[in-house]
Amino acid sequence: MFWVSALVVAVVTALILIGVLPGRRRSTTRDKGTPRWAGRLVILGGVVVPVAVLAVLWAFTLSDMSALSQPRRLVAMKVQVVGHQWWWEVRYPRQGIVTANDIHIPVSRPVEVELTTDDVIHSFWVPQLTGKTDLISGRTNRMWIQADRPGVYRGQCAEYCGLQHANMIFYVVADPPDTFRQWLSREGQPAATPTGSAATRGREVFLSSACVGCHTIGGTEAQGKVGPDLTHVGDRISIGAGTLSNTPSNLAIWISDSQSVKPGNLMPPIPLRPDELEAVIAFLEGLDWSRSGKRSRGSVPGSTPWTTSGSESGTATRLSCSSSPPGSRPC
Ligand code: HEC
Ligand SMILES: [Cu+2]
Repeated sequence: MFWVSALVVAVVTALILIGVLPGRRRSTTRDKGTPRWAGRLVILGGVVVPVAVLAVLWAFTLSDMSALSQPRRLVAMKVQVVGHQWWWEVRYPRQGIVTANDIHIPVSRPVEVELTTDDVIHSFWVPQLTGKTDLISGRTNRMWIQADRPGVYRGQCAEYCGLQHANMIFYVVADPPDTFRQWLSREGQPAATPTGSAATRGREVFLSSACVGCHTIGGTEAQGKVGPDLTHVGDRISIGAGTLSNTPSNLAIWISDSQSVKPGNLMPPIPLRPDELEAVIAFLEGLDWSRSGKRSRGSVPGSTPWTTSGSESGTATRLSCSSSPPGSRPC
C-alpha cells in the first residue's frame, strides 16, 4: 500500500512539474493548442485507473466486512440483551437464566448476542471487545463477542437514550470455563432461601410491598417485569447499571431514594421504615449464590480492582476503577 501511494505521489508531482515549467508551456500550448495525448491522459488517469483501483478495494472491503460480522467458529452460546431505560436485561434462553447489567461469558469462545429494545434505541458497545451495534425496536440485531483473556470489560450504551444514558453501563465478565459452568448452573436456580431472622423478615417486607410489582425473584411470588430481575442480585458488580458499587450501604441508598443517585430513573422512592429497610437489605444481600467465599465481584481472575469513592456512611459510593495491575485488562 505504502509503495503504491508513493508511486502515485511521484507521478502526480512529476506531472505538475511538467505543467508549471515555464519554457515548455510557451512552445506547446500557445502555438499548437492542446496535444492529443493530454486528453487520453485525463481519461486514463482520471477515470480508468481510479475505477479499477476502487473496484479492487471494494471487493476486498466486502469480503473483510462479511468475515468480521461472522464468528470464525461456531458460536459457543447465545445471550439475549434487551435494552431498557436505563439498564440492560440479560437472558440465556437455553439455560432459562434472566439477569441484568452483568454479562458472563466463557473466555476464548465466540458468544452470539441478540439485541432488542423494550423502549427507545440504545447501542451496545464494549470498546475492548467489539464495535457498536444498535438496539432498535421491532428488530433483532445479531452480533458476537469474544474475550481472549479472563476479566471484566466495561460496556456502555452508545446511543443517547434519555436522561440517564450515561448511567447505562454494563460489564462483560469473561470467566474461565469451570467458573463459567458453575456460574451458569447456580444462576439458573431459584433465589436462595433467606437465612437468619432479618433476611426472612426482609423477604416478607419485599413480597408485601410495591417491589413485587416491578421485580422478579425466582422461586417467589415476585414476578414483576418493570425493573431488573433480582434473583441473584447480591452477586452483581453494581446497582443501577453501573451507578453504584454493590454494597449494603449503597443498597440502602438505592432503595430509599434511587432518584438521589440516578435522577429520573424509573424506580420511584419506596417509603419503608428503617427496620423494614434493613431487613430488605439483609434479604437482598443474601440473594447471592457465592456468599460462601467465591464472590465473582472482585475475585474474577484477572479482574480489575474496583474502588469506591466517598465511602463515609450515608454517602453513595460510586463505582470507579483504579490502577489495574500489569497484564490485567483495565475496565
Ligand atoms: C415502579 C417499579 C419499581 C418498583 C415499585 C421498585 N423498583 Fe426497583 N427498580 C426498578 C427499575 C426500573 C430499576 C432499574 C433502574 C435503573 O437502573 O435505571 C430498579 C432497580 C432496582 C435495584 C438495582 C438492581 C440492579 O441490578 O441494578 C434494586 C436492588 C431494586 N430495584 C430493589 C427494589 C426494592 C427492594 C423495591 C421495593 C422496596 C423496588 N426495587 C421497587 C423499578 C422498580
Ligand atoms: Cu443510551
